[in-house]
Amino acid sequence: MRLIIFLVIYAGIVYAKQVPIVINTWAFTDSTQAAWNLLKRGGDAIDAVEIGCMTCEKLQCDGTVGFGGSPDENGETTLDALLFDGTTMNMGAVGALRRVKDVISVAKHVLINTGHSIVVGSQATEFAKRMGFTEEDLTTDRSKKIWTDWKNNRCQPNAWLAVLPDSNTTCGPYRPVQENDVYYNHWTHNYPHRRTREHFQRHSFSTNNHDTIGMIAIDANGKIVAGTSTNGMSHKIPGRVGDSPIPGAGGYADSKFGAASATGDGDIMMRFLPSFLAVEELRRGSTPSQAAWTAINRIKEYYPSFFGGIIVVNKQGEYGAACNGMDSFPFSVASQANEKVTVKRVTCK
Ligand code: SD4
Repeated sequence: MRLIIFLVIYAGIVYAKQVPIVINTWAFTDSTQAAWNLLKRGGDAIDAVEIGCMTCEKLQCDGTVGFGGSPDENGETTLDALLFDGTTMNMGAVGALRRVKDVISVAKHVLINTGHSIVVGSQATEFAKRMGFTEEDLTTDRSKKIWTDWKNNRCQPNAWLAVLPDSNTTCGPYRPVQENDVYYNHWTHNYPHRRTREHFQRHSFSTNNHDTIGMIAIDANGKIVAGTSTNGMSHKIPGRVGDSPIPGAGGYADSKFGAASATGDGDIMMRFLPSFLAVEELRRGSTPSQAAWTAINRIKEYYPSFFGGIIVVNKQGEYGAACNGMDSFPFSVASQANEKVTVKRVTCK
């Protein structure tokens, strides 16, 4: 009997020590701090993830979250975000949001004020305006320069494959190339990289050029929420939506087990639903670190050099991470166990 009482108390202490907790991708420590300030006062995990991601949007973390980053082929910044509530299994997400800065908060309105899960594009702008957000240009001098430099570089790199440009600029508009096309030989000779995606991938993702905050919070009530906010990838084809707003890809949570959030080459990563897989692995009894590596290794089986990382937390507040395509992957944590925001790093295998 005494032993049981001891174990119950001990389990309580361990639980109390780690939770609440907030963890997010990369060294976006101001975001971690903002979320932690709310969690430690007994705040709700949804609000914590919202304020954490919002902080990055306002600071334009690394110039790659929020407005003024990753211009698409037309020079426009568009935004993706997700909020996933692991207690109600309800979510709100926005894809390719145009002309509204506060994408994580718009996602929160999708979660709270609609029975839908994802709203996209220009109609997401209309939705946001109805919810009280301001429509404005998201372009900055910086995003304009990225776009102009890319234009001056004959629109290279870009995400098109097996197409021919109309002119010698190698910019669009493009048309599909066929083997019997009179230009086929010219194309294979001059633009060999257009037959594969590697060229674009190499130039689009590196540790100096990454775009997503993925955040997980567990509040004092044990509610687990995952969220993301990003401006995606530079030079994307207009209309492209990445992995970040896709449930199971950019983020996933189940308060019975834990949560995960991923960052990196979203076009590849979303095909494997790594966040869902990681939470599923927690359900099957894996540690967070094992679950993270299982999710990364699944992608690696098919795309050995893909660029990406994932953070995973279980409901006790234990966490782990895994990565590929870079030397190491930093992530930021604050918890009951250590209130000071700390940047940790996992080495990629
Ligand atoms: C995307 N996953 O839109 C995002 C970008 C990112 O590190 O996370 N980069 O593909």
